[in-house]
Amino acid sequence: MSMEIVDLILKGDIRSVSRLISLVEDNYPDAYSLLKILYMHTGRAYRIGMTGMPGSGKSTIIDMMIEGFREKGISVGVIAVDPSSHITSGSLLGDRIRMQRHAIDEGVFIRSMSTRGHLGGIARATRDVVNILDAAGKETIIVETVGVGQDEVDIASIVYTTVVVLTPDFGDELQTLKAGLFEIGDIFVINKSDLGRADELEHDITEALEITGRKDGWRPVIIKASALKDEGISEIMKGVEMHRDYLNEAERLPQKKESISEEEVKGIFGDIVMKEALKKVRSRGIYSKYLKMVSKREIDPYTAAEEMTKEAGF
Ligand SMILES: Nc1nc2c(ncn2[C@@H]2O[C@H](COP(=O)(O)OP(=O)(O)O)[C@@H](O)[C@H]2O)c(=O)[nH]1
Ligand SMILES: [Mg+2]
Repeated sequence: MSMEIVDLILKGDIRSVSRLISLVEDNYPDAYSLLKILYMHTGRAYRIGMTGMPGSGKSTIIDMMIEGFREKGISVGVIAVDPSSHITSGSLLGDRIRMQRHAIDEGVFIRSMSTRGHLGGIARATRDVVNILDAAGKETIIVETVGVGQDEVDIASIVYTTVVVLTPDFGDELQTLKAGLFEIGDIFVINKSDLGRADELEHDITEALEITGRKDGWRPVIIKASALKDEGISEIMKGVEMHRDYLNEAERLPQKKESISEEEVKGIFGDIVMKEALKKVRSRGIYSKYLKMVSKREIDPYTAAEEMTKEAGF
């Protein structure tokens, strides 16, 4: 592993980008010395998140959006994050076949990312890959994540504009959707409108948004679309542009960038502190002592953790 790869990535060399992403995925320790240098060349790309249930049509929408960006001469990097981490899973395979048509375009980079046991979790791996694509000069970066479920990435702390994709067939389940989705969505896409009942869902989303409310003053846009029929895609692109313009007013984008940086630092700092703290309590036998006590129900885990912290002198 040499610094040569850094130069190649900065020149936009796709093979080097791919190689480093693989190293990041595999937790290759030296990858971090490269990420440190690359980071100084990031912050230029516009970052969009696309989140929603599996099968809601995120990849299909992204595929159409890529076309829209390319028509404007804007380069695009796409990362599809799959928490299930089966690289051969149906959805990812589908993505590959579908987006294959962009494969020969130098201005497009598409990568499905498995996240098997990445240190610092999926969020960190996703941030690292976004930064690699940013350093490689991709002007727009789209991150596809699953928005409902246990292992979801907090996408809003990674991107500037968050698009939430819903479908009418999940309309009845809207109540059970995490309220969080309504807080993070800047744009709501009702995809598969061709299946009907889109108006009902639009009504439900409007209502949910009114209840949730927005502190930042942005009024989320709701767009009815059918990615399959190429309907509503230009409206989604326009919605992203409007949100971008909104962020560009009154120093909102720098604020957003600052909070993204804070999450980055907090995550890495937290990992280091945790590792150091564990090392300390383990080396002094404090850790095993409390573990035994907890498993015998001599003490509860809350008190144990507090006592351990005190005993180790934090
Ligand atoms: N009827 C209909 N099907 C769609 C539409 N958009 C996507 N699909 C289909 O829904 C399935 C899942 O789409 P995909 O983009 O892989 O969803 P993802 O898991 O959210 O990325 C595929 O079979 C698509 O062809 C749409 O607007 N209408
Ligand atoms: Mg997909």
